[in-house]
Amino acid sequence: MGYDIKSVINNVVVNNPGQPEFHQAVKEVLESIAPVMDRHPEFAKAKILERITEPDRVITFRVPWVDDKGEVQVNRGMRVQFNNAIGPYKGGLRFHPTVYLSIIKFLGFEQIFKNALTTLPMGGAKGGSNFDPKGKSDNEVMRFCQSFMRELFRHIGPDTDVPAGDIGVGGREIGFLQGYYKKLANNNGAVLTGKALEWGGSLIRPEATGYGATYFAQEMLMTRGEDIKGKICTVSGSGNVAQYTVEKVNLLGGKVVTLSDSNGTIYDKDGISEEKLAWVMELKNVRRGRIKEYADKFKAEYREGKRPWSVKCDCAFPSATQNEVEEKDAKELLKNGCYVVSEGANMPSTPEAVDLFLEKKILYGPGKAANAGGVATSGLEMSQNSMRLSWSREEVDSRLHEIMKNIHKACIEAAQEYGQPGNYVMGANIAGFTKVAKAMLDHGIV
Ligand code: NDP
Ligand code: 2IT
Repeated sequence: MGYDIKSVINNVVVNNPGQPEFHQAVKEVLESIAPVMDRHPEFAKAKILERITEPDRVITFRVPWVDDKGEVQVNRGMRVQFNNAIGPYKGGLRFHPTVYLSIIKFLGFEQIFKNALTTLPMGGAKGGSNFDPKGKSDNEVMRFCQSFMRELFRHIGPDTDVPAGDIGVGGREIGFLQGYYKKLANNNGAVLTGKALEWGGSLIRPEATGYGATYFAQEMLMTRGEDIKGKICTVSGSGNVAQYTVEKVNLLGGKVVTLSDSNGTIYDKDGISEEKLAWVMELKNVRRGRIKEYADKFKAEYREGKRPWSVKCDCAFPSATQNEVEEKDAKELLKNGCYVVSEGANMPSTPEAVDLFLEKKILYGPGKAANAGGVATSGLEMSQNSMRLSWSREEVDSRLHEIMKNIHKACIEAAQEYGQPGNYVMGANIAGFTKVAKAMLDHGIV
């Protein structure tokens, strides 16, 4: 009985061959909203699920550029504009050699519901390229970004689609992209977020995803009368999200003992202090070196080729990439007493790992809720741009904090309403989906 979710999922799988990450994201969302479909026959009648799983449009394009040796290189660029029911398309750009359509579609699909949770009017999109910024000179990165924008510019705009950063796209890349956009479009509109302060950026945007994931963990802990203070935390990755997670955990009195990159993990049982973090930021953001150097510099342990999940902790913050917490990692975390997982990354836990976290009833905050602080603060950057104003650090941080509390509350309430108290996966999916589905109904068949 009830709505036949399985056949919708099956059609998505059959109609999108070779896109396992996209299938994974669709299954996770659709399976948890089954009770919403049963309660809202009007969603089924309007074929909301069939429509929401098909992107509004997928744009792919050639990105040719010339490297420092004078050789021509060719990458593929893409932008998936998934759904704009509640606002202009919004979502990051990822530059990483593993990028292909399935990755951008899963990220774009997740972004729809994440953006709906932020309480701000933003639709879902994602883009990127299989370009690898590692080992490239600043000039090569600039030429790539210019070629990428040469095509992308015709598809974006402050009220149409507003990209931002993600893996491999930080302040440097956003600068090159904005510089070329304004030249091509003859328009200095706020078409990207994550801008530098001097030309329209927002205070706290760099910090926002990591700070937000930590606030979300704090909110989850508070449901049990606890907080981050004194907690041992493991963090994966060592990029934007990981760095500011460490900063906020430290500020709230916790202790972070790991960081990682695609080569390995460092384990510093004394904790990654503010001074050590400043060194990591210089290593990763300026020198663009490997995390192994940390172990040499601070006499910490280095685990080549390993992830942080075998290190004993109370709270884990996966902040690197998708499917970085597999079933065996989840088992290890649980065995060592971890009872809080707050996802800074997008879809970092495999379905088997998620099932284990739910079964053991730990405090598990899925990415679309826990890492929504980044895009929420992008939304705040857009508001400031529209007003031609800049808010103070305190103002933006307190709005971010309030938004994370509201997202937490929305998850708790939706999970409760549908008879799954404490299940943040159901809570996040149901709250995000319901908002978008209602907007789609209002707009008719488009
Ligand atoms: P960065 O590029 O700044 O950092 C990425 C980090 O993750 C690096 O340490 C990188 O190591 C590591 N990493 C990337 N890919 C892999 C891989 N395949 N295996 C192991 N390690 C890997 O990106 P961000 O910090 O911005 O993004 C991290 C995660 O957070 C992503 O999942 C992103 O989608 C998500 N996110 C980001 C937001 C933002 O505002 N930036 C907002 C919400 C979510 P290495 O240097 O070796 O590649
Ligand atoms: O995954 C994400 O939410 C981001 N990479 C941030 C997107 C944005 O538009 O700020």
